[in-house]
Amino acid sequence: MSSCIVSEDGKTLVLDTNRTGPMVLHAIWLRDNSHDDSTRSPQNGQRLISLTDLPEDICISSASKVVGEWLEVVFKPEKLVARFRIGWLEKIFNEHQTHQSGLIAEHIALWGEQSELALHNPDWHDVCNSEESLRNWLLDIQQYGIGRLCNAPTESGDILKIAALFGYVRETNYGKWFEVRNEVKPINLAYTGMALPPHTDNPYRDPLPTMQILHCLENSADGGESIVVDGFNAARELQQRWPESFKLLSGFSACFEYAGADDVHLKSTRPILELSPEGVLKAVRYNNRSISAVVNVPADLIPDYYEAMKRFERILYNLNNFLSFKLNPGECFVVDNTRVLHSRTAFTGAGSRWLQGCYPDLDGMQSTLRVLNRKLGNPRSDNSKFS
Ligand code: NM2
Ligand code: OGA
Ligand code: ZN
Repeated sequence: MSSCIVSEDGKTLVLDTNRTGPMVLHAIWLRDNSHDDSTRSPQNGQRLISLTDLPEDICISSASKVVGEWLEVVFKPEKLVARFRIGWLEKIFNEHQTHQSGLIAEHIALWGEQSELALHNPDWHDVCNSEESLRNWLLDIQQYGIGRLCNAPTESGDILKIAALFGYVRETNYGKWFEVRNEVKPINLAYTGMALPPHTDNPYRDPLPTMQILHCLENSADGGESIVVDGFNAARELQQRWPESFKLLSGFSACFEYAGADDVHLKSTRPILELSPEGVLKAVRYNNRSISAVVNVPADLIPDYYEAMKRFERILYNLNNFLSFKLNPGECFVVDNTRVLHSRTAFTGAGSRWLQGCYPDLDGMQSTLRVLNRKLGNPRSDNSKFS
């Protein structure tokens, strides 16, 4: 039997559906989340009122479960009647519980030494013609921070068609997209044949580019293998093995800087391991080529901070944590640049290597994924709207 009991002062109600724990719902929260037409626009769902429009002494006058799994609440002194879908209240309650705990957000699946990574690797034609296939590909990016794609078109600039499958590209000083190949006068070490150790791109930019696509047009040189590593898994390992090092990398900002071209000087001061105020890992920034002099760490902690960076680097560079592959023309990979680090081995030889890259935004990808999940149904994701 489920129950719904309003407190004597009308400030809270306790709803127990026997599916979650008893849900304590506050009058102010319920009123603010009401979905009647005077509170939210029927056209677009946006809120029409401000908190200061509500009476100071807002209370629940009565509440009861009504047919079809709805909770009906009558407020006073306003006399507003609002209906809440009980499934939605349960979803919010569950999210509220899980958001209280842990370093790693719930939608994230860590990978590395302990756990195999089985990616979809769909064909270009599949993601263009099947929403299911596109959704599964985006789900890889959401859960693992990496997705792979094959048989994409290989004309210069076709990378923008790949990005357009799910979102919008951010233009930077490197252009709307950029050429990654061995150049005579490179403005960036990426434009050489050197090996690049695992890194996230552009930590010297604020805000950070949140995704990167690297698309292969030619790759007949020797070497030039791609390697990716889960920075969140590495951060968790650091926290478990050396909690004091984890505290230093998350508790102080590092400085990142790029001034490789005459007309550019970018700088950002942000932590290598960025946590939310609740302690959930939000972003990993690491790029040995662009960390500049550390100024935010108190002088007496500098040796410990360096030791922490070294420990983190060793975890990141540990070959057992990698996924590696060699991109062929028409293949690409997409990374969540706030989480997964990418790397390449050096390349030389008679052949040529030519990749193009660009920086789409993660929020647009996540929006597309939610819309697809809503259409196709996916109980694991946060696809439902506000109610
Ligand atoms: N490129 C490829 O963040 C970096 O400096 C890595 C970025 C030049 C746009 C390379
Ligand atoms: C880059 C980069 C890797 C590669 O362009 O940011 O890391 O495989 N390139 O060339
Ligand atoms: Zn890079």
